[in-house]
Amino acid sequence: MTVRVGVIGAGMIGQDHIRRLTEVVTGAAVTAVTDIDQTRATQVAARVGAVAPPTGADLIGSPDVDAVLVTSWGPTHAEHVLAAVAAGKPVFCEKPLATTAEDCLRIVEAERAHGRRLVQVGFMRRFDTGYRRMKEVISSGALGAPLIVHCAHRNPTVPDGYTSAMAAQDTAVHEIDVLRWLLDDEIVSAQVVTPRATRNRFDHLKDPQIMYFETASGIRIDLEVFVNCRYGYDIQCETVAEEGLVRLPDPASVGVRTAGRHGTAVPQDWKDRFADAFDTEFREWIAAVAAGAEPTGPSAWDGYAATVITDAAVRSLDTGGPVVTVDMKPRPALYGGTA
Ligand code: NAD
Ligand code: ISE
Repeated sequence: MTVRVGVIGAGMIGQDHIRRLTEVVTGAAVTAVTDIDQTRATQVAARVGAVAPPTGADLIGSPDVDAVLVTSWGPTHAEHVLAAVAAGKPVFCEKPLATTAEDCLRIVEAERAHGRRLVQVGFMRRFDTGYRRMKEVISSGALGAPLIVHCAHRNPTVPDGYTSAMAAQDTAVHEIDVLRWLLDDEIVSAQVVTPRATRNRFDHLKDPQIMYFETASGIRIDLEVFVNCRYGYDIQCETVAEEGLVRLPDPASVGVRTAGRHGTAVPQDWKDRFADAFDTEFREWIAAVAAGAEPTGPSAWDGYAATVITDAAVRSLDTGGPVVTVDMKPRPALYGGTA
């Protein structure tokens, strides 16, 4: 069976995912593309032989759309995800699930009322080979209990529109999701402190930031977010446990020796660093939809959790760096909890 996907939002990542669905993943076709920029939607749709309905609601209601991909701006995600759930259609939503905890909970409640999972959130690191190997090692128990996690999330540069709060909401949100999954533990508090700021930033931005998180079992996480580091897109993660440690590998790259030096390339952006993870993410999502199964990737609950944890981090940043307790509701049974 070919899964017919309708895409809402034909911007940068929307176009990259359309390429992925049409050129990389088997068993999928893009049959509809919509965007508030109708000209862009029409052009992108034409490239893959899709139609360009005027609105997200029209696309979701179309009998030629089996599943929905939401890649529009974050504040518009909730509306489209809720409409897809109301239509009973599987929906993959790029992060964030929604920009407020209240909207995330509305989606969780809608899915609970539907009775089975329809929503997957685009936290692609869970599909990265390196993180998956790390999880196997930690889950095997061979290293004993995890105690401390050291992380760094560095971008070469960010545009003027990137704000200090986005260090948590847009950037650290990836560690927040992947570490909850990696450690199989919940984050209960967040703290953000700011060291000396780099001169290579726009004046309004606090960069770098150091974030501290604590989990329910007492694991401490430190995360450096540095989005004007200049030299590349660099993701580091090391988990220290009772009997040893496990470290995320750098992406494979040839070693070059020349002019008395030996070096390997550093990726320059997230598209390059996580290209394979995005491909796997969509292969697994399409396979689940084609089989009529519930998605196995990050759930609406994971989207809610990420939002309340980033809210706590932003509150800490905005109030001078205190430890802020994460205010999370009990986890419903649909997502493996007891509520
Ligand atoms: P973008 O601005 O390039 O594209 C967004 C598109 O959505 C634009 O074409 C815009 O016109 C359209 N749009 C906005 N509101 C709409 C609506 N209501 N209906 C239809 N179309 C609408 O942005 P982007 O960089 O492609 O990011 C899109 C989403 O993907 C964001 O939520 C972002 O956080 C997420 N993202 C995820 C990753 C990742 O690593 N997983 C990386 C980058 C972006
Ligand atoms: C961007 O939206 C992403 O998701 C990238 O993975 C992250 O590194 C970057 O900081 C964000 O702006």
